[in-house]
Amino acid sequence: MAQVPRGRSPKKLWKISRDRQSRLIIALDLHDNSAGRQQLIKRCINLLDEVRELAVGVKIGLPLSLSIGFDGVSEILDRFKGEFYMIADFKLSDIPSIVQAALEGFWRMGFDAAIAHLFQGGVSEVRRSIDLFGVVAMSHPQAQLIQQNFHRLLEEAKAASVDGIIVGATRGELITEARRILPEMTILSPGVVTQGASPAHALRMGGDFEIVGRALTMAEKPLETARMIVEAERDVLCV
Ligand code: NUP
Repeated sequence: MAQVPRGRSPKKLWKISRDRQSRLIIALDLHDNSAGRQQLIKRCINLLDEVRELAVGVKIGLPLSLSIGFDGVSEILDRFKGEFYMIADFKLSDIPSIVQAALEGFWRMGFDAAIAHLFQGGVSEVRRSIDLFGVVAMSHPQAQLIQQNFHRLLEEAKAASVDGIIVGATRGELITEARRILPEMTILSPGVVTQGASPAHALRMGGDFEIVGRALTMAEKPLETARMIVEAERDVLCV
């Protein structure tokens, strides 16, 4: 894998990435708790145990949190926060004091980072207890309003000095444009496999990390799928 300059931030994310030679972040969107909450927590733990050598980060959002509760999420964080870069994806879009309070709560739980929207403004006023990623281009085709304001959202990301941005892997040309405008920015790209982007495509277009949910959470053999994705990433980054 190509050498990444040491100073890049977020430091913990890049350090784990260098150690594991991977750019894979798993979206832990398990939510079928018909077998019970404890059983679902166990499935999460087994999945993370399985991909621990390959994934760099874990992204947790509403589907899992509503199914196992914040206590359940804390249990997973306590167990894995030393191994993965933990991201809270609740796409915060509120007044600055509430975003700040949410970040403090996530920090207390053990998260390393959170994802926020930028269109509501005021993000630069938020005192940050953890890293913050701003959404500038979503992966689904209906995200027209966001896409029409792509350049303004990039400006907002820069003005707010976020630690990274989200640009959908299905929006390759926007990843390239974001990289051109913000050369040092860490770019996370969701939408890989299930939403149509092929593994490593986002990296080829200039992105840094790929977020993968259902292709791993619903895989019969998640380890094999994770290996296939990480190998595709390594192929791209070696050249
Ligand atoms: O633009 C976005 N697209 C997207 O899919 C921003 C996101 N944060 N996500 C998240 O990435 C989404 O909430 C889900 O957790 C994950 C993609 O999951 P999958 O399509 O790989 O299952």
